[in-house]
Amino acid sequence: MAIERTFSMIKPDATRRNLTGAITKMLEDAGLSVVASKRVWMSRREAEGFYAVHKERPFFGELVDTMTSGPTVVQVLQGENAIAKNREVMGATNPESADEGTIRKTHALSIGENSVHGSDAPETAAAEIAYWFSDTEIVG
Ligand code: DAT
Ligand code: MG
Repeated sequence: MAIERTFSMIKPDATRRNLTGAITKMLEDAGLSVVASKRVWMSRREAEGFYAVHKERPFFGELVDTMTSGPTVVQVLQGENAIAKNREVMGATNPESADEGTIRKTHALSIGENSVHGSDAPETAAAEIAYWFSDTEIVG
């Protein structure tokens, strides 16, 4: 399996509870390396653009409210099979359904305040990395 990069975000519910380090440690312990990282308080326009794929969903307004409610930490993760591995460590979208030991089972508050985002495929990983980072900010 090739070395991949994926995009990860620590959401406002988690930064607010001072979980940036704890969540990053869970990612690193799974073999993922943080090759870019910055703290961003996104605007509504940025959140709407980032989550444009969900704009017709009933929870879209709530999603944008949540994502703009405080700072996030956006990251690029690198490692073997990074896209799938990150999704595995994150756990299911709804923390009630997430496996024991996952980030969402351990830390998430609800389906909307679920602590982390992670790209779901190579195409979305490339697009989401480019949405938040320039090439020179990524140091592998
Ligand atoms: P994931 O973040 O696991 O990729 P997704 O892409 O289906 O999940 O949804 C994006 C985010 O939207 C999710 O992390 C939280 C929010 N969301 C999804 N379903 C929701 C729902 N039924 N109610 C409220 N927020 C929801
Ligand atoms: Mg998704």
